[in-house]
Amino acid sequence: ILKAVAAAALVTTIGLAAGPSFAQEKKFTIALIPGLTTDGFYITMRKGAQAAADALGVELVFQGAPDFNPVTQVPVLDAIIARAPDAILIAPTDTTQLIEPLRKANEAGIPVITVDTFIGTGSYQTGAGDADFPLAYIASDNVLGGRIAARALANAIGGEGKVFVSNVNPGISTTDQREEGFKLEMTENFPKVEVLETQFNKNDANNAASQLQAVFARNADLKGVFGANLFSALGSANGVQQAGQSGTIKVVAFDAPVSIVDNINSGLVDVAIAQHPAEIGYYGVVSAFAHLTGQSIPVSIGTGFTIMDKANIADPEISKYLYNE
Ligand code: T6T
Repeated sequence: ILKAVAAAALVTTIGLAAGPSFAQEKKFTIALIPGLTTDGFYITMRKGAQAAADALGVELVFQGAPDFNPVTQVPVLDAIIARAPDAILIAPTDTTQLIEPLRKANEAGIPVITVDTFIGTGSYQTGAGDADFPLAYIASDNVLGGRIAARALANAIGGEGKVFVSNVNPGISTTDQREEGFKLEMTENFPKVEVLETQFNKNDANNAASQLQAVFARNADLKGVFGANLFSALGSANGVQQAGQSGTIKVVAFDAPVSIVDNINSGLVDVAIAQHPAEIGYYGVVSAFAHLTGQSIPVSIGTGFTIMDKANIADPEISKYLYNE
């Protein structure tokens, strides 16, 4: 009997020593609701989130709408709330229209963290306003991203001439902030650049392509375009090519799908600003897990950018930031 007890104690000791110190009794379920499912940016975010979920022994549920639209996102959110996950990570598709739907989650006791985009002003846990209930916001610094885009485009066009922003829809925190940063940088540092009226493409690359051609038809001296997200950028680049202006009308792209590589190498796109969506997903899951296990978490986490151009795109340390498909 003594032998058996000793053996059992040994097993227990080894088990304790070898087991992960963060092992949980309960397996948490964390839901990630992207802006849309068919976008390399969110596909890459999911990969990062899954890596963290695997490391922490969490179940990750990834569910979203096929387009970037509050009308299709809210029913997905409602369905997720009905499943009562332990936490919700969401990229809200509108700063105001997602406030009430997300409040329902909060009132049901499900902690909410927003990733990529925010609701309200994005200042959470302040005790002010009607949209401060999310615990954290994890994202790129999109105003800075817009400023980086402006510098790149201003440099590409020699510091003067007409440009415009191809954007998605007003009311999306990320793309609104990119446009804001772009215009601030041009006004403050590139006074000879004229920023024409923004064209909104509803996240449809075909719209962005035809809008580019329409702006060019009205402005034969158009020098450049900033595509403020993946579809805006790819569509604008296609529009420049269809107008026979490749290399003449300069394109700065936000986001980095794999297809941007050919566009950079051919000279159609000058610069692509890659976000780090896998970081956003990873830290989203880690933050939710930390909260669920009684840790305090930062109310805001900023993730990085990688600037891609012809000179560096072949470097694996750069191209590893291209998005997954
Ligand atoms: O640019 C990303 C994301 O940051 C934005 O909120 C919406 O568009 C993308 O998903 C790219 O399509």
